[in-house]
Amino acid sequence: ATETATSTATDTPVRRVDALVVGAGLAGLYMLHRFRGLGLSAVVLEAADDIGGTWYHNRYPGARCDVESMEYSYSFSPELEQEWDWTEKYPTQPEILRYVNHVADRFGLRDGVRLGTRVAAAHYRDADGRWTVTTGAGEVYDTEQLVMATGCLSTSKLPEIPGVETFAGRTFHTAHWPQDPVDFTGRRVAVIGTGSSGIQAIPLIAEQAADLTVFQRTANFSMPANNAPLSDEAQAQRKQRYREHREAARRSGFGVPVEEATQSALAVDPAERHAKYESVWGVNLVGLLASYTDSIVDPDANETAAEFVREKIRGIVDDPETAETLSPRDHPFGTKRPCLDTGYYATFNRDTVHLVDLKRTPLQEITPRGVRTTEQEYEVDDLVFATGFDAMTGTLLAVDIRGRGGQRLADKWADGPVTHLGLQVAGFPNLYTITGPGSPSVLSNMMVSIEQHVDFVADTVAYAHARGDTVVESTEDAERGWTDHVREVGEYTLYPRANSWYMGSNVPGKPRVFMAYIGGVGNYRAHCDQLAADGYPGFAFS
Ligand code: N01
Repeated sequence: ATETATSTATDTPVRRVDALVVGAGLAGLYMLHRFRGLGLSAVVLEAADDIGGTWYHNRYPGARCDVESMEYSYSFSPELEQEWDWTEKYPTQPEILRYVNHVADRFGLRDGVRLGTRVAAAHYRDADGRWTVTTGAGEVYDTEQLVMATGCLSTSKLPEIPGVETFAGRTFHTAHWPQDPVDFTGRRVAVIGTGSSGIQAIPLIAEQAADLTVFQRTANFSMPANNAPLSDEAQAQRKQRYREHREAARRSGFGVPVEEATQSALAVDPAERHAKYESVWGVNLVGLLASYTDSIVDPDANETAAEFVREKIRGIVDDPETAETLSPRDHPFGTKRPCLDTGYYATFNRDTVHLVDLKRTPLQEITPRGVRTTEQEYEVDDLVFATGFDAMTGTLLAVDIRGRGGQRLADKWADGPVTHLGLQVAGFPNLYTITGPGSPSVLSNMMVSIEQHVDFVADTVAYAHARGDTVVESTEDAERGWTDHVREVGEYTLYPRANSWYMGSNVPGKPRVFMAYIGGVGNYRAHCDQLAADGYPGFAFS
């Protein structure tokens, strides 16, 4: 089947497809592949000038995935798994982008992607159960299926302070880094933000800059990446048992196989606990949190892990006052996304690197010459914003999405996202949100979650078509039940105690709701599989 064009009364050509996918990142490309496999005509609309999604935009120095390359990769094709060689334990942004491009070529996906095409609106038509999708340039698509594969962290944000546009020097945001490398040699640089992006970029910027000032609002927990080249032997070994390893990742809590915890952190003596933490320190992102059953639900258990990290910080940073400022004390370990770093804390031992504690001296404004806090003005040549994203919902709500009866998604989600499985929204038939709010998504290895969602969508569409149906819609009941479940599980944990982007609290005015599902990717997958096996209770077909 191919895309067909007709015209409206105003002569705007309408491109009619079976399925429209928004976003040509890892999710959108695989969705295109699956839709084509079902024999559907499908098109991917991508706002950027090339494919890759997150890995196209986030090219800041040090940008690297903090899930291992051999886990952060597609599992749907055993041939692809075997033929692609990764070079490092943790892949750099350029390497992942090469991989995405390889996949697009290998599976012939490129001709299904329209680049430089931003979707502005998507309106459901009650009359015939299809969607009208309009792009920023006024192109019109008519589609049965609409899949938002727009990423969880794709709408960047700047600090809410006056004067950002007045700065006279160079300005960068980690999420919109220039295509060509930026040279900071000999320059006075400010970095605002110490999340994963800032923590990866700061050590490399510090190596070049004459002087670097880091503006920290919230100290973050970071662990050493211990990145290393991947040996041929290690890679060959993994490739031999890839199926088994993928299966373990799918059944795991975070999409990365780790040994299951069996006891409370408070049930073991401090020396044993310390030894356990040492054994997982610097091994991967999730080991410390997954060491004990209650690390993310019991404040005292959590504090043992938090203090272990603080002890590490004190051991690395020479100046005790700087070490203390870098030590998180206002949120439990893991309730804001922990980071992996290469030399982050040691960077603060350089004479040329200074730390400004914004909790003590808040940001006031950006001036033509630099950054002003309540204490002083810092004059710099370059300003780097590592200030994050309007996560999970920002990109979905930036599109004017309207469902049955013209209901706006923005109105429906005014008090926070409500979804069935993080995949569908009642009243918005045939609309799917890949790794949407209410799914494990950002609390997991995204590749595992992306593949599971894409497969679920493709299988559901195939099931509907086999019954002769074209419309699949989650019921209000199913949506309410799932949204309540997501909230209850979240409230059982310590996550809601942090001011994090998981909670929407980094965006002024955003409803304070824990937006991810912490029930574990294995349990979540089993639930979805069961629904499919039972004939999709909670979904209406017509
Ligand atoms: O963004 P962030 P990020 N004034 O929101 C600060 C993924 N990721 O781009 O914490 C002053 O984490 C803000 O302070 P606070 C990963 O999931 C993955 O770093 O809000 N400061 C914070 O320090 C990650 O979690 C990789 O108090 C302001 C920082 O800016 C997610 O992306 C690599 C401010 C923003 O940190 C986002 O990471 C990179 C203000 N007005 C990212 N506003 C991998 O390796 C914000 N800040 C896979």
